[in-house]
Amino acid sequence: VVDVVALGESMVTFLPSRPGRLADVPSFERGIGGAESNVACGLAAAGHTVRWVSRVGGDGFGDHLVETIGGWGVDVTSVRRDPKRPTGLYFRTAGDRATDAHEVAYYRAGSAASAMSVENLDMAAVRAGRVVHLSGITAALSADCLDLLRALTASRPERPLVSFDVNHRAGLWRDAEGPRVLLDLARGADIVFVGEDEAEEAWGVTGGPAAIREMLPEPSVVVVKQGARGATAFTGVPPAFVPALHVTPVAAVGAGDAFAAGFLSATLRGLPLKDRLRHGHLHAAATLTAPGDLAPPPARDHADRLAALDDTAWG
Ligand code: KDG
Repeated sequence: VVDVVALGESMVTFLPSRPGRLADVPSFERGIGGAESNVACGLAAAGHTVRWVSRVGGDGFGDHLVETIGGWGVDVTSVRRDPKRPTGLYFRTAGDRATDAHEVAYYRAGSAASAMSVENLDMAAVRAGRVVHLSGITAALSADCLDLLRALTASRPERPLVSFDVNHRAGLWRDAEGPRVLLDLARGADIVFVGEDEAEEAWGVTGGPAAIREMLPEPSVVVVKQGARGATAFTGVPPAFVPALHVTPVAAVGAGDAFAAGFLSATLRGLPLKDRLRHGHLHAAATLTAPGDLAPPPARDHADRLAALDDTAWG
């Protein structure tokens, strides 16, 4: 049994060499992305045993993903290759510093991962985690991928704990069903991560964290990310709010995944709710101040010392 299994599509990403419109950027630097493998890498860096389960193409981009994610210390032995379908790719622009408005161009329709299904993945390897981490991105990839998520979020409590990041990507949904589907999946999960803005955009909730929790009464933990302000976590006990660290972001991409990794790491270690949020913010700050999806979080003992600073440091 590993601590966490993360299941989802990863892509080779192309980060712009300079700011500006996609139409004007002359060259890109290769990186890797994929919300769930980002979480896997962050958890492995924090000292947990983690497996990433997915499908990639038989191409060199697939090799690069498997080798890079494996290089973070994640078990990639259950990743399957599809010689007939390509590995997904995406390009992004640097985005506006103030608003983070940026362009994303996905080349992932018909990718190897979009064909993931209950039949063509090693489901025993998926179910062998204490926690299985999933995201709403997978639900948008194909009908088979949606069935896969439904299978994994069904039959509580005989299954591993399901961690679910809503990750509403409006551009990936081919129909108007996305928000409803994501709400149902989130209700079937045990630990849910959702952005306050995301919940408003997808579900029209405007009443802040408490109203979001009201929409999601079933999960034992709901974490509402409130951007640069902080995050609020709901469990059985009174909710906890912890302000985010003040950083000057280089790129917001991957920060939500890093937050989830830090929060889950502290959860696996049995730390109190406030400390789970602090570890989430520490991981997120490391990623916010790096250009790509991934940045090494502070080492565990270092993160513990930072998380233990008093409220004046965290104010
Ligand atoms: O959370 C970061 C992800 O958005 C990025 O890595 C790409 O997985 C991705 C997606 O589908 O948007």
